[in-house]
Formats: sequence, structure tokens, C-alpha cells
Amino acid sequence: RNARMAWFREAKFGLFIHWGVYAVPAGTYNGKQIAGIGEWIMNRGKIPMAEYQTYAKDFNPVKYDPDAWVRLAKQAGMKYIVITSKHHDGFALFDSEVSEWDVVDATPYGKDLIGPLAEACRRHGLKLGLYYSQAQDWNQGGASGGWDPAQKHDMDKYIRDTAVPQVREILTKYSPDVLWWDTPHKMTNERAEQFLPLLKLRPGIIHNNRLGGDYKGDISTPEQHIPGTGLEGDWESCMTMNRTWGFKSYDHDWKSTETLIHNLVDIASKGGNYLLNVGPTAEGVIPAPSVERLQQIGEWMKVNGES
Ligand code: FUL
Repeated sequence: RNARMAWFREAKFGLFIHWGVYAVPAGTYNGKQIAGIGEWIMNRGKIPMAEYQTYAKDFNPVKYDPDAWVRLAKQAGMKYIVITSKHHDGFALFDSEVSEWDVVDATPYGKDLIGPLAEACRRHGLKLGLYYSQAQDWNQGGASGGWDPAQKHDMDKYIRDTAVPQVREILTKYSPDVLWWDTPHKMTNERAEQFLPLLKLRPGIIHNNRLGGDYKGDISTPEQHIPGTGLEGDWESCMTMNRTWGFKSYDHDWKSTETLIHNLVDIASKGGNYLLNVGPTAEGVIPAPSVERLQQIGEWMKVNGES
């Protein structure tokens, strides 16, 4: 375990990327600003599946530059990147063989987004983490709010036919160093155990404590806060730069660079890692205020960082 966790413990700082078709509505549905975090808009806005799926036609990230993203993270002193390979809306950023609800089959862009980022990470010596929403899936039968009768919720079928095959796909295609589970709604031990054998496909992989059932994984994951005195074991505080993970066009409530650096120092001094989020647009652009802050953190790192 110690050998497996060594790079993570040294890393201290990583980039979280929440990206998907929710960047198209960007917080607004039917002319109304939907409250809450942007990647939850389908749920919070009670958007019917058929309607939500049309957003994919406007997801065309022609400005996506994974090499520039990785360089931006690296100059800020970050040692790893975790990206949403599939969030709760079920939309995959890779070409899934078990689903058409993915970037290759459902968008005009038509190309894999994860592979080029994985390659850029390797080129620049950063580790890669993949976020995968194993429990909630609002379009493909996973746990959902059930606001649309078309949502045929069948958790066991969903796990067998969609989630398990997709986790196998991402582990074999991209060889990630971290698997980031999320929101274990309705995840019993039996359901969690469908996923565990897959981890053997990637010896040494680190996974978080959100798989579900009794499984606590390798790291705990305080969200949007910093534990007062740190935590037992390995941990990672994930936090947004404004108020949302997924892009919202009108969320301008940015934390100052000073606050972000303060958070990093606070977390690192307590023995944790800081996973700091950006939410790119549907064109594939990291919002300018996020870029500026990461660059300013990089300037600070040049003077105060370890390497
Ligand atoms: C939460 C999710 O529901 C949010 O959308 C976000 O991904 C956050 C990091 O985890 O629990």
C-alpha cells in the first residue's frame, strides 16, 4: 500500500475537470437560471431525457487543446489530473462500445476526448485519474430522480450492461492511475462487488472512498471543505474555484488566487491533497478566470514550490 500511494502522497496538488454536455445549457434551461451546480442541471431543472440529449448536438469542443491543459496544470505545480469520463448524466467523454450516449456517437465533434488527455499527461509526466459515476446515471437506467417516466430505472441491469463494461473500457483503454467513484446512491455491497475485480486490470491503481457498500477505497474525499485538523489516512479535498463544478455561464463568484494558495498550503500542511476544479465550456475552453488563477499559482510556485 505504501509503495502504491507514494506518488499520490507526494503530489499534493491536482486538477479536477468537470466536462460534459451540461456545458451547453451552462446553467440555463427554458430561459431560466437553474439553481445549484451546473452538471446537475438535468436533475435540478427536471429536464426530460429526450430534450437533454439534444444538447449533445451543440457539444463541439473544437478548441480543445489537451496539451495546453496539461501544461497549464503542470506550471501551476499540479502533479495529476482527474477528469469526468462519465458524470451523472451518463454522457461518456470516450467512445463507449456499450452506449451511443457518448462524444463520438452523439456529438458533431465525433472524437474521443479522454485518449488525447491521457497521452498529454504521459508526455508531461502527470498522473491521470478518471472520474466515473457508477451509481447515478440519469439517461441509462442508473440511480436517478425519476422525473421523466422514460427513465427506466433498473440498477442491476444498468450495472451489468453499462457501468461495469464502461469501467472495464476506461481501465483498459487509458490505464488511469486513479479511479474516482462518486455518489454511491443505492450501492449495496453486492453491487459494489461487481466493480472491484475490474481494478485488477490496472495493478497499483488508487481508488477513492465513494464506491459504496462497506468499501472505503484508498482515499477519503472531503468535498468543498478542508478538515480542521486533517484526517486519518490518505485524503484529498476537492473544491471549486467558483460555485460550480460544471460550466455555468453566469457564475462569476471566483475565489481569489490568494485564497486558492492559502487552501493549498493549509491542505498540504495537514497531509492532504488539493484537487482544484475547472469547468471547460462546450467549445473546449477553460474559463479565463480559471486560467489566470492557475497561472498566478504557477508564479507563486516558482518562488515557493519544491520543484
Ligand atoms: C458530487 C457530485 O454530485 C458533483 O456533481 C461533483 O461531481 C462532486 C465532485 O461530487 O458529489
